Amino acid sequence: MRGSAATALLIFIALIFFVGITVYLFAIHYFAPPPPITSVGVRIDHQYDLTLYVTGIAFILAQLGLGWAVFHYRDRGKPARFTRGNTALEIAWTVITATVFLGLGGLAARSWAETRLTNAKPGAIRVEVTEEQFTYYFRYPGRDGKFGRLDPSLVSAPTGNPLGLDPNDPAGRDDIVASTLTVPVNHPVELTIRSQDVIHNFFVRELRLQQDAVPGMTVPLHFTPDRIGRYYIVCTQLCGMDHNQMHSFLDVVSEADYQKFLRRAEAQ
Ligand SMILES: [Cu+2]
Repeated sequence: MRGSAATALLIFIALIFFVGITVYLFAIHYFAPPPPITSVGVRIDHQYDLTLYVTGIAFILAQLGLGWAVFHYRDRGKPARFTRGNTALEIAWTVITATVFLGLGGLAARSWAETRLTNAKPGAIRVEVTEEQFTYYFRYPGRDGKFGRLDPSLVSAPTGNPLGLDPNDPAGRDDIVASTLTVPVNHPVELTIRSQDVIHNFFVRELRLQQDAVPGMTVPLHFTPDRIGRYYIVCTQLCGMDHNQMHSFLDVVSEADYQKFLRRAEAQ
């Protein structure tokens, strides 16, 4: 319809409706994850909220601007005019976007780095996480605090040695291998994450941590859970046909229950 203000207005209203629904879904926390169980997780949530506010405001302004442009520049029955744009405006929004983007990234980097690039607190419980299609193994060093030597040529899940523990290494005799991760509450935990075949992932929503397990690498990751409970550990890399089955559990338990777990595991 030539010069129809009604059509342009309709598109404008549709855009506002779409913006309203989107903002509403975020405002009621429709997509919100379960509450975090670490102090770093709380900070990551704050960072996430900050990013969401900033990008949300940009989103609303951009959509309103789009609606305004659709209405203002509607077909009025005159020939279109060619424009080369506005250099000052282009520079301005490029600089603003870059500043906001780098600023948010810089703020977030500290929380991110704290779980990866800094050392775990002294006395952290060390657990080696090994992933393979389509399962998780969690190895504790046992009473001696030392992990036994691994020999890839000895890897054999059917004979009960899925990690290839060397039976001749005394440090490995008391190592505990479990299929779920059990840790005491309020105690720092340091994981080293590895893979025995393809790229997998270690993701726990409540920890706000997601880390790839890459063959040939051992990736450190540490956290201190502050709430007792059972949480899903899932693999978020498409790692094969049964990828969707690949999960385990993080059990955060009391100190007494943790000791019980260790004793039970040692007895086996
Ligand atoms: Cu996987």
